[in-house]
Amino acid sequence: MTTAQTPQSEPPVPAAPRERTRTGMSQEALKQAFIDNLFYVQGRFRDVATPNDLYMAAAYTVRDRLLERWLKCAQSYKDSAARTVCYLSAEFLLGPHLANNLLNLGITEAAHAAGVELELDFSEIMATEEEPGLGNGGLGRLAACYMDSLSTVQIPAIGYGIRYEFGIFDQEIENGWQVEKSDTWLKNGNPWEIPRYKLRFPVKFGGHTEQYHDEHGALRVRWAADLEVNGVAYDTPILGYGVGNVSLLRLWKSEAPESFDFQAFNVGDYYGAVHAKIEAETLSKVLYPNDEPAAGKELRLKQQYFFVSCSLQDMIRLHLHTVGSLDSFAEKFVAQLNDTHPALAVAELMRLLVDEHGMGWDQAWDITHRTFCYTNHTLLPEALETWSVRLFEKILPRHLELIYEINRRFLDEVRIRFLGDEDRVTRMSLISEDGGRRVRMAHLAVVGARAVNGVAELHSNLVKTTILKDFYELWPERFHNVTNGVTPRRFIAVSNPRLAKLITETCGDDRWLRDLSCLRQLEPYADDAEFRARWRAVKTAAKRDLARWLEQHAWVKVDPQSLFDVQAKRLHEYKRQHLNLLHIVSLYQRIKQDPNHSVVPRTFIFGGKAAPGYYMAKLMIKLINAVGEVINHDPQVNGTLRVAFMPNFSVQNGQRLYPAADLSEQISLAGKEASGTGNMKFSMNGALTIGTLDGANVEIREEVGPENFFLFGMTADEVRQRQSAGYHPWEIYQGDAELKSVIDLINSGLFSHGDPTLFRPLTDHLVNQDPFMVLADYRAYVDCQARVGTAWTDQHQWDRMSILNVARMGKFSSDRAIREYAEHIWQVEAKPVAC
Ligand code: 26Q
Repeated sequence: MTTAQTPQSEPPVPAAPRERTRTGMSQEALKQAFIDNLFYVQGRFRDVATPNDLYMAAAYTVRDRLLERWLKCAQSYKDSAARTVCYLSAEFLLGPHLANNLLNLGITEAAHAAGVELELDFSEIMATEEEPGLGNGGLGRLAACYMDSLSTVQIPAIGYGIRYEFGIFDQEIENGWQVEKSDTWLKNGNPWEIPRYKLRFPVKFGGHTEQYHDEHGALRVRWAADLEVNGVAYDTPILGYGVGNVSLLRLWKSEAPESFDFQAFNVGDYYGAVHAKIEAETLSKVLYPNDEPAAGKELRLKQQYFFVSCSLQDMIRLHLHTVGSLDSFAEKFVAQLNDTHPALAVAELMRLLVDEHGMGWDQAWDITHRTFCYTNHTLLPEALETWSVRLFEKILPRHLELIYEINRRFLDEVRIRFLGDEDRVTRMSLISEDGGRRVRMAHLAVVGARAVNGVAELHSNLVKTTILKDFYELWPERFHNVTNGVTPRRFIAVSNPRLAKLITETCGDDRWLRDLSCLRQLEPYADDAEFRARWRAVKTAAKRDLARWLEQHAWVKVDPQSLFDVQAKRLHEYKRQHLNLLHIVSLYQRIKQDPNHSVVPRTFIFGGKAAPGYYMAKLMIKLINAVGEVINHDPQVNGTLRVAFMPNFSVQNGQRLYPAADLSEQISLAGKEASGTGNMKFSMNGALTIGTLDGANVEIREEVGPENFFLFGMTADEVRQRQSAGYHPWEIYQGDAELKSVIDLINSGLFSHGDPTLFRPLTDHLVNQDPFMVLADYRAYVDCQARVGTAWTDQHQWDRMSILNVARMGKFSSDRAIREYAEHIWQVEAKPVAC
């Protein structure tokens, strides 16, 4: 055996106290801990360790340091009986942990140096990590940013969700089409979670309800269910940046109860017994990959109830354990509903308080109503969650009864307030009567919550004037806005270390990472030529990194000197990736028609997943790749236009894109994108935005200044007017020669090997229906892109605008958002824990 690198031949470690070796923060301690973990946890000698062994050893080394802080923090929160935020979310799109935890612990450099001493390639180790993709997109990533900020701004918090065994699918591109591969993030183990096998709660489904009289003669209801599963807790610590505060992310895995099979087993029904077990474990098996409700999926309703019930039972357990009585439950906890996915919590808390803990209705309702707050993330009518009464009755019969009772009392209140207005009563009911009776989850959430908020100014105003107008008229004081934010730790410091270094050097220290408004200090440097050159060098280096990655993973060679024009987000008609495409084809056509036509060299980069059942979104991916194939191989445009599709847009891949973008595409139809958060990530990394007045774009433009933002398109008001006046896309198609020839070119089969039918569903839909008014905004968009091209030719001016964009992004830190929630909505205070 060669012993050169085995632990036996290491120089003897000075006898230090055990804790120092296990949790010390010096380079030496980290190195020793890594060696110990590789040996004692992974059971490997260095010379036979696989990359995954090395990653695991590094992860356990970091985890030990997290756990030490977590236990101290938990004790401190317990001693102070701190009011706690519970963030209920069906999705947490965390992204890789290792680099982020190193940063938040403040040991990035020490760990790298230890790695060098051990002759390890640290970036290779980091690349081994499988990211937990337990979310679809914006909403799930927002929950993850908020966990990071809750810890960083030192607010006691628990995130509750589902430990999906399969997260969002991996996307591959085959022949230009999206192909979904299952995500197996747990296959090599997950070093960041701690299973709490003893912490489990029963969750019931189906059956019927019975009335009975308790020992005091009171009439009570019992739920005789016909299926029971257990939820087992898996905990992941989330450490704040530069503090000792650690939040808990508690995700539930479903298991069959231990006694599940005896009955069936004893009567010889082996198959039935195993089947019941499999069914129980199916609950937390897979994340639904669509980002709007797919009609009537029973399993999805069960998932929602499953995690909500476990979470509330856990909160009740914690409260009884520390306080002993449920009377003060709402003083101890505030529960934030991340959209309506956990809205069943309103009915479930009522059930637990009334049926299980014998509380009277009025007190239970008072507690419930003071516990919950609800965030709305969408205005699209088709994305508002409803469940058929029939399905509800089958799965959650007791909850349906409770919802009827909540509704009865609520509608009485409406009738008293708006005498004789039965239309209003019908509109506001928790049960819709049109097209089969359905439970409206948003109405349940608003009625059951003491605060309701939208996620950007424009969105919150539209919530009040459109989908929840009647509720706003009844309870105006309930409605708030909290504009979304993103964490600068992950989205600047981790993903763009060169930029972070330049900012820290320029500002003098890293305070900006805790107080993003410090970025304002960069403003004067926008006029400093030397600084601008360094700024550009940082951007170009990131573009080179991305170019290398794209060459390896998307098989496209791109020029880092060209303008990187990026649209990365879920594929959706309302987000209008096809508007971007129409512009690309327009440029292509101009060059073909006039070889002397001058356009600035551009690389168009797309990224994003389509819901597997969303035909039009998948066709858009195919069209992007088809246009790319033609343009990228046309010698006449070589060196000028390139189109690349980044496969498998994820948190990790996003972190490759944001630093490298020059232009960020935020081109949704005004009034449709609730907020957007990618818009913030790009701008924070120095991309300029081309965008509509939609979602948080409005506020980004306000902050960075209209002269540093490429605005185009109709306003939400104009959209509404145009729609009600009657919208006729066909006339626009006929009236704009360039647009017409672009669409005709797509229909000619040029991008589909001569097949004129392939993209017809898309082009016909645009010309005939165009529900997201792509054609109405086409001319304004193409003209605006021409202004972008002109601006790009003035490098100094462009860099100046890029610097000002970053300098003015302070508002969009998720720390600011969390502080607003804490003050205006949750009424919770920071509980600092030193590190
Ligand atoms: C619901 C029921 C059944 C199956 C799936 C769903 C479902 C799943 C995910 C519905 C919606 C989603 C995700 C929505 C989402 O990501 N919305 C985005 O939230 C961001 C954070 O607030 C905003 O920035 C975006 O504008 C908004 O689109």
